Amino acid sequence: AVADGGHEDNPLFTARVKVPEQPLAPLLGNVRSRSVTSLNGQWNYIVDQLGVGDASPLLRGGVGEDASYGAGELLEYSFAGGDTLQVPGDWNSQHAELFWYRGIVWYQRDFDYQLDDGRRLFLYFGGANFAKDVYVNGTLLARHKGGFTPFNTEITQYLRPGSNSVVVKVDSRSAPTEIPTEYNDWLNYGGITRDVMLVETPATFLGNYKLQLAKGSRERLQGWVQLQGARAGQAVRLRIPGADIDETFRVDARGRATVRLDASLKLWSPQEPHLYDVEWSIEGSVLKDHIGFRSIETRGEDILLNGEPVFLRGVSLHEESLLRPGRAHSAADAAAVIDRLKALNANFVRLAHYPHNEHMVRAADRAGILVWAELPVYHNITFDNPCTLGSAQKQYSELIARDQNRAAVILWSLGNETPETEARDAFFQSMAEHVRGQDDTRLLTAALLGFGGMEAVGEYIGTLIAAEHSKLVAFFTDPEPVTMTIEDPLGEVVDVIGYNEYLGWYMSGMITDALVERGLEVTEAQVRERMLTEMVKFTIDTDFGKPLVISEFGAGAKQGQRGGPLDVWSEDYQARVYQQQLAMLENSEALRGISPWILKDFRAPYRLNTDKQHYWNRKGLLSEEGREKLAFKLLSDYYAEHPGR
Ligand code: GCB
Repeated sequence: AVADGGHEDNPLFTARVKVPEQPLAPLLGNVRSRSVTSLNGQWNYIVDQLGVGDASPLLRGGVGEDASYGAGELLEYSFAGGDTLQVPGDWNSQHAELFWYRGIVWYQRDFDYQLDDGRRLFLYFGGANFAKDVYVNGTLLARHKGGFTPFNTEITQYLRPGSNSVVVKVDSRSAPTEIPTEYNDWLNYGGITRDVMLVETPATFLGNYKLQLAKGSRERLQGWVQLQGARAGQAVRLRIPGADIDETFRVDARGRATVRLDASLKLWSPQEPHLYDVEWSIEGSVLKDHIGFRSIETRGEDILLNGEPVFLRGVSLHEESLLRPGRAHSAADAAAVIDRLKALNANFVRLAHYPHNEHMVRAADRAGILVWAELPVYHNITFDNPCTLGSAQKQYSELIARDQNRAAVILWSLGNETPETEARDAFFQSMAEHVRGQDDTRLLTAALLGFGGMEAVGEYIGTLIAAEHSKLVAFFTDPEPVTMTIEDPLGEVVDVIGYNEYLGWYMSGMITDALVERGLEVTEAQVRERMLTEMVKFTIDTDFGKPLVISEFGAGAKQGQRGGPLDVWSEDYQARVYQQQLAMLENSEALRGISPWILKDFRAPYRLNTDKQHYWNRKGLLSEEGREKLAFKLLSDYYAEHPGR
């Protein structure tokens, strides 16, 4: 109950908490290549601020039943007659009255479906934030938590001839024991934010599969295929015409076959993102995909793509549409991002801080953009709670089940800026085992706690960076080159060290305070000037002999605002920070990539300066409307001039 939050905590209501009729079905891989019927469109909705919809006696069996009562019968809810919401889409950006709303919204729509005997039907959600209860024709069939990963439930037995009703209770609130918690530097958009579809299959069908180059090899394919409803010994055929592969495998009693094949392949790379047509078939059905094959590994401080060192020229990104306000969810949204990444001369994107939609990852695969994918283990979560770990593991499994065949995805990030404790270390150890156990063909990373994220991590950071901090104070009283060494023990666990660093933004205020406390008469403007001019004397190093990716640096700027070299919030100041940061990072020998913070301004209730921010985080290279700030061109030119950088 602790993890649930909401009305489940109210003893008056607990008696009415329902249990789904069935467990969730295993995730259908490559869903869009199947026989699908979209349920996107206008859905009816009811805002349930008090969470009474499945609990109050006035509502009879509860809103999930979507009942209709006749003359003389009282029912205090109705979907008909109300307003509608577009699915997919967050509710915040659709109706002004829902902009700040956090809580429960019930969604409903009707659908007709004619299912022939012997066929099966699944209801698939690409993602909805955060907790969901799914009802079909009044029966609770699925419960799912986590706002950014897909799930599906079988509805074959619950389908009615003619009109059917699907109701989804979406609760956008998270909890201290959840992934993520409520305290994030981004707006927690609520709603059914990604595609919804009906997926029809035969009685026996291809559930999911993995096919990638075996770890450490560029000539051997390895993976598995999982049938649903199969008998032991059933044959599955794999065809990759472009690589002359045509093989048949036999599944075991669990419907699973291991795949191992020698192959001579044209490898996927950013220069040539070659995708093979891959076709799986069993008697009566075929499933097609486009899969790229590439190897990714580290050697010392190098990241090797297909055996060759690669430098990640990237940028970070929230799932904020470049085309309109609100969450991105479509192929057009993804295409707009790819267009901007190409304009930046980038080969890499950090999809922060949670799994983005599948369109984005597929578009990266086609465009040759390397991807850092991440789970919202953000700042300080309840590391010592086994349910929290369970939730993180489940979300990672769902992400891997969706994206395991995407060549573009090279990095699985375990989290962002987590304060160092024993409980955290144990949590990450388990996560690393979990993720590697399901996919050993990619690299693990995490954005380690740097000088940024100060307010967010609150009191923890004070003690954590005390050592580094005093080095910096010394630097300002007696400027000598400073090496900042990343010592976080999480560096042992991951393959690539991510590090967020805000020397050009947050650090000056902190250093000023520390200097003033020591009795020095300095102003923040003096420290800031010094910080920017002397930044090139800093070097970032790690204790681990592994590749280093600066997963964030940046500065806030309001698009259109110009100013002098110290005017924070001006485009000029932001551009100056980029210039100095890029020059400074040249010093760091282990540096193998950067993904500055961030491509576009994003909604953040954290940001309370109503004049400059107005609940936007302004560190974007593009404004909220997608207009370029000065730093965009600066970064684009830098990447063009430093292709190996
Ligand atoms: C960080 C966080 C990111 C914030 C950013 C900022 O270190 O990882 O989520 O949005 O700093 O702008 O402060």
